[in-house]
Amino acid sequence: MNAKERYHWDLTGFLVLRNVLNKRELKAANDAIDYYQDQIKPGERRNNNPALRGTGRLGLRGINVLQFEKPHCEPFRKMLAHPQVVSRLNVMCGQGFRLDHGPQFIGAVNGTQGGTQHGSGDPHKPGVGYKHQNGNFHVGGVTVTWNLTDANPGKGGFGCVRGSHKSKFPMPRGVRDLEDHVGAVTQVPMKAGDVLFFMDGAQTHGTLPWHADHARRTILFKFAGRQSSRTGPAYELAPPETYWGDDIVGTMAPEEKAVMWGPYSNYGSELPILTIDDEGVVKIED
Ligand SMILES: O=C(O)CCC(=O)C(=O)O
Repeated sequence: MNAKERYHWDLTGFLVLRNVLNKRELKAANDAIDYYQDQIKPGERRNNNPALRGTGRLGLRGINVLQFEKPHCEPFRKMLAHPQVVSRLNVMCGQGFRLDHGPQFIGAVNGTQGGTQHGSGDPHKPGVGYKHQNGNFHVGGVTVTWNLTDANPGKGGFGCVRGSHKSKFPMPRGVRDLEDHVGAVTQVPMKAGDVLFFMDGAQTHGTLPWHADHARRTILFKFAGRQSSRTGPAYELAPPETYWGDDIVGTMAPEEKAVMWGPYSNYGSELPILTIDDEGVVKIED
């Protein structure tokens, strides 16, 4: 990672490497997606915000690109530990980085909806936050997006608030749903073969509605630093019964069991949160 890249990454929260895939590699990846085209389907979730609405986001259903039969899995296996990725992630999230979840296919056709802006580091999650120490930076969650088709200016796709990984204030509602973002959210135009790195978890980012006549095709590898756990298999492994075993946690009180969950940062309502009431008794927050 050279000085120019470090500057851009630190300043904006993302980095684009141009032409990482050559024409032959791009064709192999697109051929593989064509082969599994019938498994690309719109999701059920609808975004009803006026600035984001459209048809359902396209995803590969029931299969992961790493599971494609040979030779179709090969272009994506090469992306996993590609030299251009290793050389950047060793600096961005440190040696020992790992794939946390994905790779995820995000597709779109003209009129496909966008997704709300998220990942702003609010509430602060130390595992995926962005920090500086001793002249180095560190971020626990980095997503690497391989573009298989062009995302031209104004046509949608990845959009973010540049520099938001350092913001000291919570994201306003109008930014989240693009209703009133005062120009804060901007698209990052990219060409087929370009690779995007972004601070998933620390930077405010999301999907802009797709307005191009050709399809959007992106593959997102969700990496994490060695000490971070975002979601993916961790979501399945984290419950105390799996993480520790029922013989240890089976007879515990709910408050005791609450501290026996394994690590992952993208938890929702499933994770019990402990609090202390006015009498000094430890309780699970309502
Ligand atoms: O590239 C995109 O559409 C944004 C993806 C996104 O928001 C995410 O992976 O969290």
